[in-house]
Amino acid sequence: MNELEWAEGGMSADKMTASWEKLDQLGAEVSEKLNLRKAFADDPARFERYSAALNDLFVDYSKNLVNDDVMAALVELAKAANVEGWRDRMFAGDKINVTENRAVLHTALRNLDGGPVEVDGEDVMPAVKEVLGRLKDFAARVHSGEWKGHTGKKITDVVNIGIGGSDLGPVMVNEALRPYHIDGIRCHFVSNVDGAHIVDTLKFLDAETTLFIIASKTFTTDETLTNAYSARDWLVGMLKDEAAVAKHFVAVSTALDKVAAFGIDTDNAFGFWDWVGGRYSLWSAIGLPIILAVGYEKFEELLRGAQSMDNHFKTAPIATNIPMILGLIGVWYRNVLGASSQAILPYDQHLSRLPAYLQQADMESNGKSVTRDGKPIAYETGPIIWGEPGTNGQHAFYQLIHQGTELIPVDFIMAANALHPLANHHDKLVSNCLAQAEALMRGKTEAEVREELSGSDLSPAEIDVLAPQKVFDGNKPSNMILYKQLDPFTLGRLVAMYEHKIFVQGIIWNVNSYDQWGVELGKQLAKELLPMVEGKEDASTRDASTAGLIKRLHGLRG
Ligand code: G6Q
Repeated sequence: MNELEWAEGGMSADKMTASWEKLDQLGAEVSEKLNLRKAFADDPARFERYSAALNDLFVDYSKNLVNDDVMAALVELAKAANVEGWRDRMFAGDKINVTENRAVLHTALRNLDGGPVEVDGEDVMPAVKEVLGRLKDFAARVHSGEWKGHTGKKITDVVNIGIGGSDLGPVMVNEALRPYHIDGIRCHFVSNVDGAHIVDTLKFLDAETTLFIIASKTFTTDETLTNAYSARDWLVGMLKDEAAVAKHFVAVSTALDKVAAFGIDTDNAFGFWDWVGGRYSLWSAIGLPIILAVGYEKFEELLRGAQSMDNHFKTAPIATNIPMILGLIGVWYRNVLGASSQAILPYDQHLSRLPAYLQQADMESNGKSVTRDGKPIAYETGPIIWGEPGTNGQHAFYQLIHQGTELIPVDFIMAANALHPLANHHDKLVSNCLAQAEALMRGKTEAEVREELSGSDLSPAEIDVLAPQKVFDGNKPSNMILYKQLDPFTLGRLVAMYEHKIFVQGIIWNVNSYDQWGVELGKQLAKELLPMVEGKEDASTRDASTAGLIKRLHGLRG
């Protein structure tokens, strides 16, 4: 392959163009003619046909604006983009992160029962397993109390200091697996450079029983290092001994030399590798706070769940492959039907941080406007990802999804079984989730509204005014993701499902989903502005707005 062919990865430009043309034509037909209420009435097999499963994990995609022609054309698009070829290259350790010249191998981190995975001719699996073994031993020592704080006390609180990919995954999983938390140890997360975050977190902690994890792939991230130094000052101030740092600080990083320079013994540091992207790193040593919260065995179940989704993604044909289907349907809405966002609505309180987690995973991966080989893109790429757990969202923003002017595809997520004893709550929760999906799909016609209002005390004139307000257009799409219960294995499957969905879309959009150059400019400017904010440098060289704001800030500080 020449360089361009390599960048395009065997993508067939002609077939891609033909697929897009076909999809555009179908888009026009569907927008005009497809009515979901009617589609269900006409086709009793619609639900069976438009669903996919991986054991108990079930995805109903029948409430989407699709038909057989659309699904077939989307499969053709995936073939034209050679999604399967790229997938195989990712799993094989090819350097598909072209702008950073790195392999993309978060899948190797959960390849517990698979064979070797080579990067630059070297099998990475022994190192992966060695670190897992060290994490397991370390967590066991903390849990048993064998690992003691400087004054000889057992650790009761863990504070993970990290940001972005070194924070959001562990935060999300820590919340998701709350029913599995081990008694006697609590995890806290500090990410923001806003001092309020660390001050508020440390306020109620006892330095003698607190362990800090400094989690940073690069160990250069300003927010994390600023928080880490403040945490160290707090600890040394409380315990009045520099030597206390050794028993209260551990690190997770790919840069062990920098860990040592900070003053953490590298015996207490856990490594990972440049082929693990920050937002794909919860499966690595970045998962240490998860292991401390729920124990190593549960973490391994999480990995095994992800591995089972990896195997499904690797082997299932496109038409029955869950991440492929979700990715393709997302492309259909984004590029053909014009949706600019995607809502993630878990009917599962423990998944309250999943939307925020997926916001990073998806938007940092596919929020790009040049192709892998640096050409400008003339089509839409990653959508805005947002959401909140149900039923809270119903009393907040669902109004706009039902009756606003935006097309917003929704992923509903729910467990058949709760992990708490309040069965009546869970039945109500599930009914609400099903009801929202049904309401979005079927809507309510003006005739139905008028029929309802006809029995009321309202005058015909009042009914004329009110009726249009109460109409729901319906035909609003959603996926329903249903599973037995939110255990570590299922959580692993869910997260890996979304990772691979993002991969599929990135390949079709021909972007590098594994870099994030768009975060750099702000960092660079913040460094330049700091001395001006501190009053050490003159700000008048900046644009009038920035200079004016700094002047006003100084004025307000007196
Ligand atoms: C994720 C990004 C980013 C990263 C943070 C923290 O994919 O790269 O969110 O995780 O900037 O970086 P460090 O782990 O290097 O501190």
